[in-house]
Amino acid sequence: LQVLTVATAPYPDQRPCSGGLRRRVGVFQGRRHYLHNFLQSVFSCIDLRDRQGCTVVVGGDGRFFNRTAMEVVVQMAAANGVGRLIVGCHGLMSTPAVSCAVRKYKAMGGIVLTASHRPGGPQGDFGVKFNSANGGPAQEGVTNKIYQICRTLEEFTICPGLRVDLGTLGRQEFDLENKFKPFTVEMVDSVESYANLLRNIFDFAALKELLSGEHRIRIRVDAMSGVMGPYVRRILCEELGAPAKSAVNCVPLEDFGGRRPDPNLTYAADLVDSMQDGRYDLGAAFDGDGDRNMILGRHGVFVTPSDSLAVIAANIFCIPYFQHTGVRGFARSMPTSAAVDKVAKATKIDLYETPVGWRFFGNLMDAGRLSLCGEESFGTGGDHIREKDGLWSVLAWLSILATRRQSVDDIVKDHWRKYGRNYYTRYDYKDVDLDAACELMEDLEMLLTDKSFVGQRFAVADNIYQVEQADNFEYTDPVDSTITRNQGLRIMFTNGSRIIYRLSGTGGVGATIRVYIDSYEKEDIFQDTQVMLAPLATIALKISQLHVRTGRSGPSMIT
Ligand code: VG1
Ligand code: CO
Repeated sequence: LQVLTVATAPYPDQRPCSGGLRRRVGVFQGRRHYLHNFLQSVFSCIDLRDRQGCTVVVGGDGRFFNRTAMEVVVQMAAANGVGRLIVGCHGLMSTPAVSCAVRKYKAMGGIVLTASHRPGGPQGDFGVKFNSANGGPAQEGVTNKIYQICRTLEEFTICPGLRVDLGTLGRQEFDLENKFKPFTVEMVDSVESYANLLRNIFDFAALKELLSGEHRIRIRVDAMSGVMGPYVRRILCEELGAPAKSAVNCVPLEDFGGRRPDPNLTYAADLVDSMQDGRYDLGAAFDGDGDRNMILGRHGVFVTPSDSLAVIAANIFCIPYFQHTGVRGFARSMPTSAAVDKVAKATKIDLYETPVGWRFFGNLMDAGRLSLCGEESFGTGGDHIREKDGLWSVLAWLSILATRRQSVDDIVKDHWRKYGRNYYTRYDYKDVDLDAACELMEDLEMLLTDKSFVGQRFAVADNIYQVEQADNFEYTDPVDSTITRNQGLRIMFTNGSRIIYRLSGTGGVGATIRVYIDSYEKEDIFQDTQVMLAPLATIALKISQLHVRTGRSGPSMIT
């Protein structure tokens, strides 16, 4: 097969964010070699010596353009000297399963064709995530290098005649011109290695008893027409015995059936509705690529992701894996509520507070300092892989239910009784004018880093909040001492409440401003979240003048 070098012109806008490169499908389709350029930069970023003959894992969430892009990945990997590609059959493999496979096959890295929880279809989004040899999102040094190459790229190499059969399991070999060894593609069952990993983490016999035994509980799991369908069917239904009808939307669709594969109360409203009548004891949903999860209790009671992390932490020994490894540390991203901090304190386990994005957790895990972590954005996971893991989180909850034999609701309430409750909400303002958003953040930073800001009091009705500390969050990696700056503006009050402002790093058009509000209550733990947080929300808007400056009258979304 012929290897071609094709001249191209660079795109200045291909800076990868924490979730890789995400754009409208039209951008990938309409701009000449847009995907090729990015992939070439990813391959070029791997040192030539490391790249020759190496193994790379490729997966995807099945969204529109997945197949086309998969063919390009294979043709370019071959031309760039990769020796072996491990590909999920039909081009499907979840982000956690890719992380698992990278580690299992000792691959140089992994590529996931996904835009995660973003909408799919011809009018939707497409994306490319790139993971390093540890199975986790590439560190900033790597993504910077990719971006640097993107901006000056003049050519890419490709093997246009290479035709891979995505539908047949097994090895396919291709002879390339001027190469001694054949290029191999191994089409693997997307679920198998991942299921095997889970079997060694959880007590499958106990989970099977819980889901299909005499005193079984009933669950409803929504795969949101993303990549998780096959995983849910094989692991939860076939292996653990949950009835087939408890799993819905399990066929991956290119447009996710017209819905957003985003597991929250807004986009998984169907799941919430179907749980209202109390028929199901636990509900769960995933995003397109299967790394995010939402957990619901009977009647659709919502477990916030921050609480989910704290509850798993407090019950961590319900999971056999942690009985064997012990618990090395807990971590959360900075905007995630401080609920897990209370568990860490009570159990005298180290707690790390990192910037948003999973790559910071990966570094701590590689150094043996972290076992369990999570983010408020519906992500929880352990150190079995280097990505957040949706199905792992559901099995973690099922393990807690199997051990404690209580309802989800009772487990969460007991948790609050013991540790107190962090009321938590996030406001998102989407598609804000980029300049307006940046100016707002700059002015806000000036305001809150001024000496006079600390000590200021803000009052709404009878509630008074006094500023204890305010800053622009900066993180020094405890393992390699890398400093990551500018990770969100924080206002911390004397009563432990926090307001955080941050610009999304994964956004599409314009900017997305996120406002995170976290407030701790020791006693008053059974109130409505929005009611409890209303005074702080008022203060957050007042300090930032967010509505005036963006011309909005309210958030685009509240989670
Ligand atoms: C968002 C979330 C963040 C998450 C990231 C990738 O980033 O807030 O917690 O790690 O998405 O998730 P941002 O910068 O838009 O706030 V995934 O499931 O898209 O890989
Ligand atoms: Co995702």
